[in-house]
Order: sequence, then C-alpha cells, then structure tokens
Amino acid sequence: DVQRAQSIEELRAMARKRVPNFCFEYVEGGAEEEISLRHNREVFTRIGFLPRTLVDVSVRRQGRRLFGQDIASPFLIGPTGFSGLLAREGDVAMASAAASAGVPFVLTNVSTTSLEEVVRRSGAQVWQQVYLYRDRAFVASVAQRAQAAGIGVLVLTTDSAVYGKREWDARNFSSPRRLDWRNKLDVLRHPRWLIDILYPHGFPRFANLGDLLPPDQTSVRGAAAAILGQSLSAALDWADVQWLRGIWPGKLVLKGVMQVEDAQRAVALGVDGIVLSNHGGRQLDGALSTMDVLPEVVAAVKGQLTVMLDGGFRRGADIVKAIALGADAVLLGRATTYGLAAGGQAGATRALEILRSEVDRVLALLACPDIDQLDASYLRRLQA
Ligand code: FMN
Repeated sequence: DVQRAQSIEELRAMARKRVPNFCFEYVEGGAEEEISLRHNREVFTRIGFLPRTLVDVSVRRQGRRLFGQDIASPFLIGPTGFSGLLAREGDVAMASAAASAGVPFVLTNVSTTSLEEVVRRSGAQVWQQVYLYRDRAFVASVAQRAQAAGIGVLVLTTDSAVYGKREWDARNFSSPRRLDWRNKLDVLRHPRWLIDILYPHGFPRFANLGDLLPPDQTSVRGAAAAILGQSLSAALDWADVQWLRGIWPGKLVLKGVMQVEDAQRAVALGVDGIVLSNHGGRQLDGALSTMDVLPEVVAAVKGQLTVMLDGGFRRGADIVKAIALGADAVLLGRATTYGLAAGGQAGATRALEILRSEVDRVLALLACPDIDQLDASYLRRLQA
C-alpha cells in the first residue's frame, strides 16, 4: 500500500516489485556507465546545511510563483514518456496527482493519452513538452493544439539530438519490437500489471505523435530507442528556437540547457524559462550535474528568465538546496514516476505528499519559515 511508503526510495522498491523488469529498467536506467546518473545523487551529499536557530517557524510557506501562477510547492512534475506502461492511463494519473497537489504537470510528447484529454480529465495546470522534431510542421501542430487546449507553457527539450546509449533498453529486446524470452517470462510473473496495462486492448498507443510514426508503429511495444530514435532531429538549433518563439504566443521553456552562454542566448531570443538538465543521466553520460552549474547560471541570468532544473531530486532537502542556490523551481522525474509505477495516481500523489512534507520539515529545521527567504547563507559546499 503506497500510503505506508515513507520515502521516495520506498516507492521505488514497491515499483520494482509491481512492474515487469523491462518497465522498471526503462525508468531506472541511465546511459553507458551511468556516471551522470550516480553523480546526480552524490552531488547533494557535497552540499551541507548551515541552519539558523531561534526563529519562530510555527507558520511556514513553501509556495512559489511561476509564470504568473501560484504553485503550492517549489516543484512540478517533469515530462516522462511511456507512462502508459507503468499504470493505466498513466499520463492522466500523473496529471491528476499534480492537480491535487497544486503543482503543474509537464506532459511528454510521447504520451499515451492526447493532450486535450489530459487537460480535460485532470484539471491540472498542464505544460506541453516537445521532444520529437523531425520537422517544423509537426511541432507547429502540437503548439497549435496546445494553445487551443488552453496550455500556456511549451517546453522544448534540447538535449536529445540523438538518443542516449541506454544499453539495458537494447538488451531487454531480442529485436527492436520484441521482448526477449527472459523478459517475456518476467511479464508473466506480473499478472496484475498484465491486466492493468494490456487488458483488453494490448499495448497502449502514442497519442500525440500525429504522422511522425508510421501508423503500424504507434504502439508503445518495443525498445524506446527504436521507437524514438528514428524521429529525433539532429538538426535542431537556435534558428528553430527563434522560429518557435515567433509562432508560440505563450511561455517558452528550453529543457536541457547547461552552459551560461546558452542561457544568455535563450534570454536574447525572448525565451521565458530554462530547465537545466542532463536528462536524468540518460543522454550524455559524464555530463555534469545541474547542481554543479546552477550557481553560475543563476549569477548570469537570474531575473531575466525563470531558472528551473532537474536531475536526482529524491528528498525535500535536495529541493531546498536548489532553491537556496537560486532556482525558481525543481522538476521531478523518477521521484513521481516511481510513485506512478508503485500505485498509479495514488502512488504519484503519495510521492508529492512525501516531498511536500519533507520540504516543510527542512524549512522548519533550517529556521527559515518562508521559502522566498532561502539563500546560499543556509548552505556550505563541502570539499570532495
Ligand atoms: N524528458 C523529456 O524531455 N521528454 C520525455 O519524454 C522524457 N521521458 C523520460 C522518461 C523517463 C522514464 C525518465 C526517467 C526520464 C524522462 N525524461 C524525459 C527526462 C526527465 O524529464 C528528467 O529530465 C529527468 O528524469 C530528471 O532526472 P530524475 O529522474 O533523476 O529526477
């Protein structure tokens, strides 16, 4: 029962039991040696808290304002593809969890429910991510649909010129669209998942890809690399950002920025926000963690656009450290995805509750009752 989980780590353990191996590895894994994946967690142990004391913290605030909207906590749910493999109508379940927690939800481009339906059924503040970029017409059509559905924020993922080398993904399939026999057996050992996900129509289908994939290939069945790799555009560049800025009247966010110079270029092009990201260690292995570069990016562009980040956030304390270093908000990747895999909407909701209460407790123990008052004076960087 997800209500008993006390930490994201416990939700992760539940998820591991509940879904077949090929699904769990899809969520869990990184690229190549998984150096960035591990570093994304280790980086938090090198930043210590320096609490104040003797401050009345009986009333505490963790809400933020993002793009003119109030959000209940300093985090939101970031985009994760293939959620329909983890829980029935996984995108709607995640969006509904976000709505009940009062935080935005970023819908992946590779969702198994259409963006219109996610908006209508969840009541969440939905942002739309664009991931695949084979041609501008496709992105324009997503932008148009998002605008018509009342979505105010478009997130362009920029760290995926080609698909990362995720070796477990290839290993779990004997051919790009066929699980190997070990994984087939393992699926049979998860009858609840089989019924929840596959009954009665079989594998779910991508709902927002238009004509990017041939009609016979829209099923999520298959290795992610084989499905997505073929549609990514290695030609994406700043001219495309400029073009998108011209056709999208809402807020525009770039996800996958790491360099100060790129952040400044985003400002110059009228981009509204950036998400520092190494894609959860799934793209360029060995990439620095976003916590390594956050201070220099904040120093360069704070106040000129909204600075968000993701990668490795599993505790309220991690989130508080990022806010203290100047981030406006944190995007959650695996933290909520583990919850979804552990127990559908209730599991994702539980993940958000855990993080909210951890943030609240950390603020109290730091003697900083208002999150807007956090700054680097509450932290000290430790020697490696
Ligand atoms: N990022 C995207 O921009 N689009 C996606 O469709 C997408 N799918 C993902 C699927 C999974 C299972 C995971 C774990 C990540 C995915 N990401 C995607 C990257 C996340 O948005 C985010 O950058 C990353 O997960 C953050 O790291 P964390 O998982 O350690 O929190």
